[in-house]
Amino acid sequence: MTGDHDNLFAKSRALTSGFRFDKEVVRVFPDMIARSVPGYELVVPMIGMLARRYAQPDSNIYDLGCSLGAASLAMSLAVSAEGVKISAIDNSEAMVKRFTGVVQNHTGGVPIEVRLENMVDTVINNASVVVLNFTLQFLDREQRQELIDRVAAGMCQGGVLIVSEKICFENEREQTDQTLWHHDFKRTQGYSDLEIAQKRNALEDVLRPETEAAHFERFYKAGLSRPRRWFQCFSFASYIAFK
Ligand code: GEK
Repeated sequence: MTGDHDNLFAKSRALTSGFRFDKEVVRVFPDMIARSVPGYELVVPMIGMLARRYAQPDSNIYDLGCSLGAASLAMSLAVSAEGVKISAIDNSEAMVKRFTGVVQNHTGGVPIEVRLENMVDTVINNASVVVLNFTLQFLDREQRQELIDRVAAGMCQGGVLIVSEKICFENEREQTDQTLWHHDFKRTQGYSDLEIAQKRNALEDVLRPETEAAHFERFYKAGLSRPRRWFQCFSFASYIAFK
């Protein structure tokens, strides 16, 4: 999907707190996420590939926090099992509006239903694949276990949960190194030091990363097994866990 160049944080902003997925962000979103999340452009098609392997006939796929639907579209085109339906959920009106328009012109592949909904309210049932691609990190920490518990309860046997996140590190030195490397990546993508600093401030209270150990503990608590890290680039990782 195309969009404008992201220069939202290029000008000095008096107020850089309270990042919101509004119209302005939607306008630049594909550019913003590809230039901010190292590996995003690899993770998306790999989610399609994993969904192809684990989607079961006559089951549901959920893409929670779908934004403009990159993961949903990848899965829609990759999955070959019969009778599958994708529910793409986001609580940003601007995202849902834009993605609904895209889906109307999307022919072939697994059908996608786009819904404006808070994912904490999404009813999960008969799910063979559930994807949270860089979304759980935006939920209040207290709500995360409850959501993953409900997701796990709504998954069918052999179903998979795919969770991509910005993670943090227990080791202080590693945290410092990983942050430096991420900022170096953003510089290679053409972001200035001012943009990096202002985006960081804006996201501080909104995006709250956790350690890999915290994610694994949550998966086990929800009754999922064999959590695996299948991707990592600097502080961005993606995990899969099985029911
Ligand atoms: C992708 N998965 O391109 N309920 C529903 N949606 C939410 C909630 C919530 N409680 N909280 C945040 N969101 C996408 C990328 S972006 C990641 C996901 C990023 C939504 C929010 O509106 C936004 O669209 C998305 O989660 C996060 O594969 O911007 O770093």
